[in-house]
Amino acid sequence: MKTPIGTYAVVRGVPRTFDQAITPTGPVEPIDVPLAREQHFAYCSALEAAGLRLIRIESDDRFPDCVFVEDTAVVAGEKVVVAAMAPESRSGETAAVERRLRDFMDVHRIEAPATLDGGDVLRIDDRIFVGLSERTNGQAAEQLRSILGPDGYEVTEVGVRDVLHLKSACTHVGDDLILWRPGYLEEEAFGAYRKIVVPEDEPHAANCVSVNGRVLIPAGAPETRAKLHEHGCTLIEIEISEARKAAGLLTCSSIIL
Ligand code: CIR
Repeated sequence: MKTPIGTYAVVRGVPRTFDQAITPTGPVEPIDVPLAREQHFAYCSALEAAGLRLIRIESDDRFPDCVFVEDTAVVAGEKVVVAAMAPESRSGETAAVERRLRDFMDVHRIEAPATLDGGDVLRIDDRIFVGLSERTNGQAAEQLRSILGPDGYEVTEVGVRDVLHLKSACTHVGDDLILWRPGYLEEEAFGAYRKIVVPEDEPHAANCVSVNGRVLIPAGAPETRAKLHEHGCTLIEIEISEARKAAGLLTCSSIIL
């Protein structure tokens, strides 16, 4: 299977304040910050094992959610589109990411009143799916279209319901194959793709990182793991219990360039 290709992964450390991260699905068990750091270390090692060089950004204790760097920017070709995150506590996270990437990428920005989280943006080759969620609005999709359309990217809006982000319910494995949680996204947008249906008791497994012939899959998803295995995927299993308490999944903690 032809999986997406990547050279670099932007990652950001787990701040000391991670136990104050936003919990959009309501109160959860307390987050164990040292354990979150161990899990993040294993995640970074798995990205390296998949052949990616890491671009590290220091964590910042002012931003409890800053490890979820995916939400801060969308990358396509030479361009980085800096996001406009709606939650007040997260809006300051983008500055450090922009500073780190501007030396080698062409910087664009999503401007208010548009709001966008990178977790709502799924790129499959030259198609960009933008989830219209509680975090991302139609104006943001429109702005992405005018920034990336001239480079040949086709931007498609997708209705999202009952999950945080588009990528909470769908990610790309390779070729025309996607992981899919039925019932949360407008299905017509994905009519051209073959779907591995993720069972409702493994919801976190709809969000995997597939790159350079490896698929990072979260622990605790035996059925999805078996299905990916049947499709010939080489899997790396990662425990992300602490990130999940803050609604973080595998893609959230990196931006792959
Ligand atoms: C938030 O609510 O913004 C964070 N606690 C979780 C963000 C997860 N990011 C992602 O799925 N891309």
